Amino acid sequence: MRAAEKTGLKLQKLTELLAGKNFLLIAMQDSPDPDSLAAAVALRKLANNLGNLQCSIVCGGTVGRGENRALVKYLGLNLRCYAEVDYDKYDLIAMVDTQPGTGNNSLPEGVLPDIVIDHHPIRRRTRSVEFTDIRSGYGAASTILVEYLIEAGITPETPLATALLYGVRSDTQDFGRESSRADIDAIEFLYPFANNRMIGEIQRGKVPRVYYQMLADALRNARAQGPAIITELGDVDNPDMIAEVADLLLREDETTWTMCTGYWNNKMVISLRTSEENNLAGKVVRHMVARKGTGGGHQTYAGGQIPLVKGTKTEREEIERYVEERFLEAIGAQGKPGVRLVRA
Ligand SMILES: [Mn+2]
Repeated sequence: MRAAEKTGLKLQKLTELLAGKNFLLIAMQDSPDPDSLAAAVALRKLANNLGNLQCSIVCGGTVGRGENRALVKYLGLNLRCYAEVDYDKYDLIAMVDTQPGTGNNSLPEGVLPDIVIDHHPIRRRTRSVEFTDIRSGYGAASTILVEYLIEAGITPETPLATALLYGVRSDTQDFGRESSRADIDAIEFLYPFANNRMIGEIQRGKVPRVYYQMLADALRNARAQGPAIITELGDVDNPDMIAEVADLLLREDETTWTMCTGYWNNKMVISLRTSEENNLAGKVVRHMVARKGTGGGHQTYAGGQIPLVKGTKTEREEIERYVEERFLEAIGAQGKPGVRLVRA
């Protein structure tokens, strides 16, 4: 089936599902990135236009990365926190850019969403969801929502178009990683409606002073081993920093894999990156957290989390060893000598 045809059918089904409903909860990852934020706002736009629903957009409560905070501010979003949601209040629950049971969102286990729109590989629990649109070949969830907007004849206002454009560009790293023709089409559609000056401002979003301390710690802790750089941030109040450091280290010219870990919300959070296409970062991270946590992702970028039981230093050290060993084993770098990336 052609993409446009599929989108048409999906939109029709979505419209039927929204009909006569009043309250929609739109759930994202705990720490939403630009793609999640843009997709959520686009779904809210659809729900307002196709039906007449009031929407709440929910995340884990922290938006840390400078660009993400800049985007939230620009969109004027009043994000809600999973912990404060009364699920009975909503007629429908939607998830965007994540799925039930992935571990990167705090949707309670007993709550099954009605709608899941995502570009990560499909999860078992998602198969029981009434409305799903999972396109793992797409570079961004926002691209799926852009197709819906076009199909529904809705012109996105400037902030939404800008957010969607930014979402597709950042998830695909300007087409430097997994993307498809559909992502390029979405960008082409969005350009005339977006504010390009704003894109630059979001990209250079302000960061708190503590950002530089975390960056310094991350670099000081970094070790190069074989094709990989590994580092840890310790306790963070901003899990986005873990992903940001993993991205940054991947630019080193002898490195094809990076792993960064940190502790947030009583769990170890892991970000994994690789520069080689066809590498299964998602698979590697699942191997790393096996029996201890959850994880998943794409070919070139993935994340995982392991809940702490006691939270003691010993437990942390054990988990760190476990994760690192399994990571090095998965990429064939065990036993290779490790060197510091920078002078301590
Ligand atoms: Mn995404």
